[in-house]
Amino acid sequence: KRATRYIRHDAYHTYPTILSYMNTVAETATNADVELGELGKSFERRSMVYLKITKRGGSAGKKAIFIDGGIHAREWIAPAVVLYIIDQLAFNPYNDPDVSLMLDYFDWYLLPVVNPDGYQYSITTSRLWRKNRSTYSGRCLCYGSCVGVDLNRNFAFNWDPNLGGSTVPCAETYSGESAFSEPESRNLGRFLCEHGSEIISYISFHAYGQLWMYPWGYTYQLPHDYTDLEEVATNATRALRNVYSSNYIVGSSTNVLYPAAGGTDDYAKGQCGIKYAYTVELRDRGHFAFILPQEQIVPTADETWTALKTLADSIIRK
Ligand code: ING
Ligand code: ZN
Repeated sequence: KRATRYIRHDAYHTYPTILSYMNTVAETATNADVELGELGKSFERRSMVYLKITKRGGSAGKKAIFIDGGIHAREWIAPAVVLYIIDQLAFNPYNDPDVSLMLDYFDWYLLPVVNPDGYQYSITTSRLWRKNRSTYSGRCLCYGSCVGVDLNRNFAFNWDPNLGGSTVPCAETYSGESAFSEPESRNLGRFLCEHGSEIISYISFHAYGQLWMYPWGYTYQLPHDYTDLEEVATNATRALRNVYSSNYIVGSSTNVLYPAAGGTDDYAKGQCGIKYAYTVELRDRGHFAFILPQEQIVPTADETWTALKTLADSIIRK
């Protein structure tokens, strides 16, 4: 069985390279059926591309797990981890028997970069850029940072710029003119609710802080089924810790980080009915912060993939 890799996992990649990798995976996957799809276009008209990976020849129509990364431009480890997961499912390069189980249990949607415009901008121009790159007439552009909306404040479930976001366009956490004012959040939001009854778990990768968080972000109250979310996340982070001793904290985002309305996981759960919705802050705990060295990509991806396998297994057992 081939273990050839089309991209290195010990380096960060540009968006064009990620797109060509995804095309290649769709054409050459050896371990699963892979379908390339487009959620829509970003503000600067880049294609928002995802892969659907299903068991080879096996009929689809199972429950699905949806995974994304790169909603915040500078959090480069997130797209890198999603690409590593794609590789495991599509090629199973280590002949890991768990991989076939994962494809027996679930169909998988993988969207490596929710915010391709911001991601490219953080590569070419401004390494610590967070938002997308939208501009609208009427918005003051007197400072460079007045471009863009924080996409993780722009989703239409209890949207409130005064709750962890901002009404000020130049702010890092600008919530946008209105809920779903941005094409990137609209495209992802539409897909999640269209597939809401199929998707059992939504996982959004961010950096940094090593936190495995569940809703809500818009209130201190907990979801009625939070013990289920807590149990699955606790199992996942325990398995993660057993790989390289990385410690993760589990809890609702408001309680372990800060309140913020308009996030993707609140929307996935509250609006689309996706039960196991999580926001995961990957490595590290602040030493390298957003500038995580390339040497840490594979170890981070490795431990995170172990966590996801345990998460999938825990959901099946409930
Ligand atoms: N953190 C997330 C943010 O959007 C978050 C965490 C999400 C907090 C949702 C509360 C609610 O601020 C990073 N690193 O972006
Ligand atoms: Zn983030």
